Amino acid sequence: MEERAYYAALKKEMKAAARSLGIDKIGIASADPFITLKQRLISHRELGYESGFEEPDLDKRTNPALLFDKPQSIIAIAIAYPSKLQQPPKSEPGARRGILSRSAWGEDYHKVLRNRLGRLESWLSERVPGFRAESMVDTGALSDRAVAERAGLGWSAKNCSILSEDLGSWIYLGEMITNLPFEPDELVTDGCGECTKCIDACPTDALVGPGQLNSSRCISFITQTKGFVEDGYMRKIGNRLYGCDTCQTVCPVNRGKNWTHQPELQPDHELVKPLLTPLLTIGNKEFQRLYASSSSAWRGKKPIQRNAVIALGNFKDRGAVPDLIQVLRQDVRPVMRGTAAWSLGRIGGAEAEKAIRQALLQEADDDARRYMEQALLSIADGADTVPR
Ligand code: B12
Ligand code: SF4
Ligand code: SF4
Repeated sequence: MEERAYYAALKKEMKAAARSLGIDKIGIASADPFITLKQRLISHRELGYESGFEEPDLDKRTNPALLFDKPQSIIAIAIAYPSKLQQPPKSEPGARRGILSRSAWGEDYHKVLRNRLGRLESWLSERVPGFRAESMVDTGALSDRAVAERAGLGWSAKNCSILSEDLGSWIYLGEMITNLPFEPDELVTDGCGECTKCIDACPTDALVGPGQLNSSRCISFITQTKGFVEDGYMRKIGNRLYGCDTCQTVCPVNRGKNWTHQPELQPDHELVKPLLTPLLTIGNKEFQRLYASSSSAWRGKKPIQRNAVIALGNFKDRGAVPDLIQVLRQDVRPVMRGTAAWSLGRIGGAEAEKAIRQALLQEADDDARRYMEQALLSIADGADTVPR
């Protein structure tokens, strides 16, 4: 068989085998340099919109030939994940709960996608002598979204996600650079049209334009940081412990889409909507036991614990005061003490005020002191104004 016809037939066979390999969608992108993406990434950096989690080398990000010897194509894959909890536990006074974003439900998606890419590599090795590939998910140099867009898995939507008409944006992305000369698939036409629901709903105006994100304003990013958070952002975090899904939940294309067929990605309700107070004092071992398999654990327990403190403040639940006072008095991390003061300031009351005053007498960390002083002011004012 002529080479072109051989690879056309193999591509067809591979797409037909996708489901049996546990893959929801496969598309092919050319391995040419991503020239317009490079310009975009340069201006993104100049505007200060990067998160710092991206691969810093923009040549590597945009030129597959720097990552792989004589690349011929990139196989892009998408795996669909659930968006709904069936009968989740209730968040109630005295037993408030936080929430992990859907991208952290079930087993860490890096592991799941690497498994699927591994299956696909084996499938191709069995059929093509001399097959070579380099697979990556999230932490690789390439832009997973740019590859997926070029491979026709979906369009690059106004909320920045790759959005597929049939799967929505509840999809993880991964890819494999190969030496196989597959014909590239076609781009999908943009389906956002006149809609701006995601931009309008973003709580922090992080979507500064269609498909343009200022990461430092994005709650998903902020929940993954380890330091002090500004007052305005703490209020917007609500009860999010990790990530943010708002610009996807409001999207009409996602309406009614909930993917329950990938066994590893199904959520454990107690983990993804956990009680907040036990998180405040959770030990390293227990955190590892519960969360090591979730993608939310990659920054350790500190951001999640800090976010749990913030969430308790946002619930303004008096029942949480003794637990927050314990953090204020006993936690060795200034960020936790200062944030606990913020939450106590938000809840208010004589007990909270007395505890902050006492803590301030002992506090040596300047930032924590500042948060404590502002919390006292906010209690005195009866209004909640805290550090900016
Ligand atoms: C850094 C990072 C973040 C940062 C920054 C996100 C961002 N939008 O830049 C933070 C921490 C905020 C983040 C948050 C989230 N992330 Co993230 N993140 C990444 C990472 C590692 C790099 C992204 C990046 O380089 N961004 C820079 C921008 C400029 O480039 P890009 O988005 O890659 O490429 C697009 C733009 O360049 C655009 N573009 C190019 N030229 C032009 C020109 C014009 C005019 C316009 C308008 C656009 C445009 O088109 C490209 C393709 O869509 C990728 C994994 C990877 N290796 O790619 C995951 C990834 C993008 N994240 C993912 C997910 C799931 C999320 C969250 C939904 C998680 C959550 N629930 O909290 C949120 C969504 C936030 C959002 N609205 O984007 C998925 C996205 C899956 C999908 N369906 O699109 C990825 C692909 C991980 C994966 N392998 O599945 N993330
Ligand atoms: S993830 Fe949340 S904060 Fe970030 S752009 Fe989307 S809605 Fe805005
Ligand atoms: S909410 Fe509207 S504009 Fe935003 S991604 Fe969905 S369809 Fe596009």
